[in-house]
Amino acid sequence: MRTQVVIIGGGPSGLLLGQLLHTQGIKAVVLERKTRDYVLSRIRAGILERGTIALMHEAGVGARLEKEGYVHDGTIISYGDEDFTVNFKEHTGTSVVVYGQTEVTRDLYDAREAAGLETVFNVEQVQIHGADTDASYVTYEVDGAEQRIDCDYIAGCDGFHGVSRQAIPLSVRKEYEKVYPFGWLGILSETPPVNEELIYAASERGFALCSMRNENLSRYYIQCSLSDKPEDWTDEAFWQELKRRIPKAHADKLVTGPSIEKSIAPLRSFVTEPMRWGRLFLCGDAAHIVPPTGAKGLNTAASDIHYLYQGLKQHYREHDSTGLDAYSEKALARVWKAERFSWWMTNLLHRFPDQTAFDLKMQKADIDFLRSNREAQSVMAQNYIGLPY
Ligand code: RFL
Ligand code: PHB
Repeated sequence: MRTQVVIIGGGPSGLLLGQLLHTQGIKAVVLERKTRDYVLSRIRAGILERGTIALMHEAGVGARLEKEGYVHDGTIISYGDEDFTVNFKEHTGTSVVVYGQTEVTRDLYDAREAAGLETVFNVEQVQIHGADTDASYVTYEVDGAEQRIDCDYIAGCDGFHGVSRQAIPLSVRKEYEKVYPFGWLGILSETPPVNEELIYAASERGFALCSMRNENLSRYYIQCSLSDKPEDWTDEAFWQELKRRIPKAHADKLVTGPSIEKSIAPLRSFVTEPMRWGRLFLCGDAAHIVPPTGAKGLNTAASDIHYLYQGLKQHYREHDSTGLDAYSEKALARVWKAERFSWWMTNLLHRFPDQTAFDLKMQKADIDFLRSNREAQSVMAQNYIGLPY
């Protein structure tokens, strides 16, 4: 079989690229290691930047998002019992939208199926061949039978644990990593959100986040130890701990209920350079990871897809490869800024095991400065709503 672009990974990056290429008549096959239901069962991102939303529209999948997404004009930052709002709209003229990654992925799979585009699920042993030659191809197994697809380009959209990044020789690849000494324990519950806007809460007991999916579906996180297991935390223990970390006025209003999902995510900052090797282009979590503080993961994946899509469109339409040649540099310039913002927000709001009394004072001063300084709030707002592409 031959196609123009093989997309490895049927998560949000791969699916978004697939739909965008389809609008230009560029042929692509998506290879996904799991099933559609498995991909849809992963509860992850909740906040979409305007740029991500614009791409969804460009891909022809923006209708439900427009109707069902919740516009958020700002966010609350709290410290102990005190809180303040950073108003995105006031500082930037724009806002973000609450629309879960599950819904983004569902819309993209539905559109892919409706257009009759090819997705191969349950692929194993995916291997990239000849990415640095003019004859690249991908092999994989399904039901024990080996398959081969010859292609012009390969988009490595297979997440942090995928094979694409590993296909770039170590002599070419440089990786930058910071692992944080804690994780986030998250739950989903069919209860009304405690507040209209998100609450990012710093407290002496650690960080907490109050988020949501809709008016009767809440998403809450608390900073936890890396050795914790979700089963160590009963729902009751989770709610008690959350209440201790958010201002009393909010804790008193919190509606609790049984969790319908509970999981722990370790926090990591990671970037690999370059994001292109020959005919292979890395996108999204395959190339970089941010800690979820700041909601940049999915949105940064989307900006990679924007640059790659523009490059492929220019290549196939105008026989001009300058966009593809600039991909790695352009994508990385934006990636590093998202890394900086996520790292800054993580440092601002979490408790670190080795923090000294001085470190705590610095953290408090940083929060006080943000609280009292309009320019500091403007900087945060610009980063949160998403830097320009
Ligand atoms: P994904 O979603 O990991 O998808 C990769 C896909 O590739 C498949 N795969 C393979 N397929 C074929 N062959 C192989 N060898 C393969 N290996 C893997 C996988 O099965 C999977 O389907 O990466 P992608 O598409 O780049 O998307 C990235 C986002 O998922 C990620 O950045 C966000 O979820 C991060 N994130 C958030 N991002 C935001 O923008 N806003 C948020 O509010 C936000 N909150 C979060 C988050 C991530 C979290 N966790 C759990 C890490 C909250 C959390 C808790
Ligand atoms: C979420 O709703 O899952 C969410 C929101 C904001 C973040 C991280 C996760 O910063």
